[in-house]
Amino acid sequence: MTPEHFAKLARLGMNPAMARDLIALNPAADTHWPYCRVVEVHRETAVLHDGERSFSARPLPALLQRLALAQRSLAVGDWVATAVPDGDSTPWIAAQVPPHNSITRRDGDGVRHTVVANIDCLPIVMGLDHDFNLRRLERYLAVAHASQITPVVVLTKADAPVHPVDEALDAIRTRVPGHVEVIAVDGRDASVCARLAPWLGLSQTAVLMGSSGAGKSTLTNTLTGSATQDTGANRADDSRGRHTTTARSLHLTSVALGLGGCIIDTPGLRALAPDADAEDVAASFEDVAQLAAHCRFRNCEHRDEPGCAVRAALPADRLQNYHKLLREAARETRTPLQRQAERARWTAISKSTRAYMKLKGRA
Ligand SMILES: Nc1nc2c(ncn2[C@@H]2O[C@H](COP(=O)(O)OP(=O)(O)O)[C@@H](O)[C@H]2O)c(=O)[nH]1
Ligand SMILES: [Mg+2]
Ligand SMILES: [Zn+2]
Repeated sequence: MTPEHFAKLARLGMNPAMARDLIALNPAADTHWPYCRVVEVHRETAVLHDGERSFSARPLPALLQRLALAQRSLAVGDWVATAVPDGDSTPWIAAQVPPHNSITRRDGDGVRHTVVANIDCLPIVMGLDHDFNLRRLERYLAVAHASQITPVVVLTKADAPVHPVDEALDAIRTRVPGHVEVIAVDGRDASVCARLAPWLGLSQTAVLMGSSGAGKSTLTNTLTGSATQDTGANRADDSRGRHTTTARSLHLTSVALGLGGCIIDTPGLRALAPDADAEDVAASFEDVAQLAAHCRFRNCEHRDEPGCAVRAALPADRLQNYHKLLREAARETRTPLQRQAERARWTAISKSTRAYMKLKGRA
């Protein structure tokens, strides 16, 4: 990969570790610039971006088979290699780089779906209006923790707050670990770019999550310096009734505005079951783990045991939410053994894919 090519792909969120994986996947294809990032996923096609332009492409059948076997699918944020089969003029998606991380959700049947892949930062977007909800915030923090993604809390509508900003910040501080940054903004104002710049430089990718109406699309438009995404504001005066953000999509933030990273806008997931193991949920409640050392009983569940240090010190609502999220995580349908087998199978497939592509590249 030439420095010029890397620079072009860095605009799409490429970092050195991912570049190594891409090259391993397809070492001989530098000149064809076949590396792309998935910016939208549709039923049978995906929209890809190669650093210069975006275009629609279909996955090759062999890739679909590999993905099905691994119980995976293409997701927004995936890196892929394209190929132009003999006698064809359009590129196809030939291979997916095994994602470095992903956010998944579980549907009603407990089946996992990848929501987005290769993410550095999760801005949790919450309005300082009726949207303000500390339990939902804790839920998203568990999701970030499970995927090893840096969370940042973005409180929108600070220009017209229903909850005074200071009170909201204080309330959050009683519930959220100190290392999580919290900012209050007017999502429509360009000053939001400077506030979010630490997470949206070149090679960085952030995914906006939060309920519908929280201001995610508004933020996306401000950060990209365009009006690509439909927001509640322009929907209201559109007589044809333009629809809300219905799918996830990846956008390039504005270099002119001091940014350069990628941002993924998402629709509000009505019930995002935190796809986190019980350990992940527990680990995202650091204060519980620390206080538990002082409980009278080693195996204290922090319910009604005497001498429970957690119950004595934690806000009751936070402890209730902790128990609730743990219960949901325990409703995992697959056994640990099944999960382990799935992971092993996926690792084997991605290894053989790499080996195969390497061979092909040398031939
Ligand atoms: N006053 C104010 N309005 C906002 C702000 N952020 C979003 N809005 C408005 O809130 C509504 C919903 O925003 P939208 O971006 O569509 O929310 P989404 O569903 O999360 O994408 C729109 O009418 C926006 O104009 C903000 O920071 N301040
Ligand atoms: Mg939206
Ligand atoms: Zn206890």
